[in-house]
Amino acid sequence: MDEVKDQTAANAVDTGSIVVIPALNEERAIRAVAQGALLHCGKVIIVDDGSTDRTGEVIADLPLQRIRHARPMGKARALQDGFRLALESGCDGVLTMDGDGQHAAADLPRLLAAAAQYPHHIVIGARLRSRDAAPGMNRVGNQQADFWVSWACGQRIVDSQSGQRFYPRAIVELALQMPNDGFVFESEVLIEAARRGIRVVSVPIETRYADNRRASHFKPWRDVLRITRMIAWRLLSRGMMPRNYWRARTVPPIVVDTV
Ligand SMILES: Nc1nc2c(ncn2[C@@H]2O[C@H](COP(=O)(O)OP(=O)(O)OP(=O)(O)O)[C@@H](O)[C@H]2O)c(=O)[nH]1
Ligand SMILES: [Mg+2]
Repeated sequence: MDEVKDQTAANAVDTGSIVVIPALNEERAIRAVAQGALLHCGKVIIVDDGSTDRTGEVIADLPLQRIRHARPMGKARALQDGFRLALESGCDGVLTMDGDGQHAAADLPRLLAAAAQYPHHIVIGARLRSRDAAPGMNRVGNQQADFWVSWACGQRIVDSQSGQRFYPRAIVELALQMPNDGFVFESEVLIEAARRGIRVVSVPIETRYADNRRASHFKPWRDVLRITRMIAWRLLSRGMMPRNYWRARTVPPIVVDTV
């Protein structure tokens, strides 16, 4: 623990941002993920969503804040509870990353650099590098989700399902009002933010799938169907948003590729 504390003090840049990491049964990866986030950001909140494995134990000695749900309440509730705690501390924005090791903490400063360049934007760590590393079903599911989310947002979004993001404070507050659960939440935040004129910037990141990974919580059929249903309802009730469709198909995405 001391080593992590020392390195944290030496390397972390105090940016006014906090990293929120949702974790459901992530005993294999969560310690390394948390240590990386501490090194690169310094302030970390882990939301253990009723894990039944050793997720809580393996991070017990790390200098971070933790929330523990007695039973699993879904990724959306986990993120929202982390956001509430982050807002209480007066942060300027929140970085999110998954607890399974698919996101590198070393990319967090790249997201923050993009956020500084594009104030009042959401920044997404988009899996644009080594895309073939993703299982075929996930790729197809993600492409489907990108199509619908882009249409609803009126902007082409290149990895709408990525959990590595930067949200400015106003969007963190907005995210607390989202009613939908699970993986739908992250799509809904983008769409509701877009309605308020907030755009998305993408920072290319690697696509990572470890050989010894646990089973995915993301079920392409189930989750893309839920996302599509949520979006179809919005499109239908808003006259199919033809202008949004046109913009999503014709205007290129904003991609910031800093080293
Ligand atoms: N708190 C909480 N976190 C969840 C839940 N489902 C998924 N997560 C977390 O959300 C992140 C993403 O879940 P994954 O199962 O890796 O889903 P994914 O990254 O979209 O899918 P893969 O590409 O197959 O890994 C991980 O940090 C999970 O621990 C949940 O029900 N509750
Ligand atoms: Mg994952």
